[in-house]
Amino acid sequence: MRVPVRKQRELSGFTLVEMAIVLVIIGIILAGVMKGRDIVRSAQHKEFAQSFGNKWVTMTQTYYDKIGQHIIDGSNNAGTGIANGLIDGRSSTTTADKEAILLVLQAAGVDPCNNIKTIATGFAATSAQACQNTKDPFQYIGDTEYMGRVSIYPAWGSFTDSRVTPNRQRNYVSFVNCPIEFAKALDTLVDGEADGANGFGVYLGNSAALSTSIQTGQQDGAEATARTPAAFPTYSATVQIIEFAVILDY
Ligand SMILES: [Ca+2]
Ligand SMILES: [Ca+2]
Repeated sequence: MRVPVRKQRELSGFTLVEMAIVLVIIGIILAGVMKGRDIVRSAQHKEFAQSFGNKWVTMTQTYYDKIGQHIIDGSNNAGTGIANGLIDGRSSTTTADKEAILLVLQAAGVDPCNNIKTIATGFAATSAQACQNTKDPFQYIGDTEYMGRVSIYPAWGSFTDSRVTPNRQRNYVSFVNCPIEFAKALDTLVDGEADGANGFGVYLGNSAALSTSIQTGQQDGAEATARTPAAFPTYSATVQIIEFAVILDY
């Protein structure tokens, strides 16, 4: 007995052409989702560079412009050594550190509370003028693809630059706990090259593992430790966050 044509179609399910069309549509949707994620990530990296990283670089430079000395260089500038043109080394890790840095910046008319738009809270200054709503301009909370949330904070120091002969001593502001992609965005903003090894933006060191307390910036009070800028490392299980420095003087 002959099966009617309509019945044949129902029995055969999807044709090869129909399957191909479905696969193409799924591919287009997936490509769109991936592209969307790339755009969101890229926007997050740029947001860090523009709203936090570069703001701290600019505030550090403005302080020098107004005072004639670097912040964290000598006790008058929230440093722990002498004001000799070399930053003494300090990280914004404790309330006391933040307060000391905040006080001298505010006295110079450079207020991080006004300059940094931040979502991090919990910084309650006592001796210095507290930022409104106890927001913490020293902390940037960033969402990363592989690590989840990270907290990036600024540190200051000086290092002996082995890239030039004779070796020169540089002052820098650095960003500790910084995911490599965030550092690349800031490097691109400050010198146009996301390489880590050249220009004003340089890579100084990495963490051994995400869970360790990693870099704390240059040791308090230390000046011009020899450090060698290098090309950015690639992400691995042990290298995920780095210290990225922006050189303040040439
Ligand atoms: Ca000094
Ligand atoms: Ca660079």
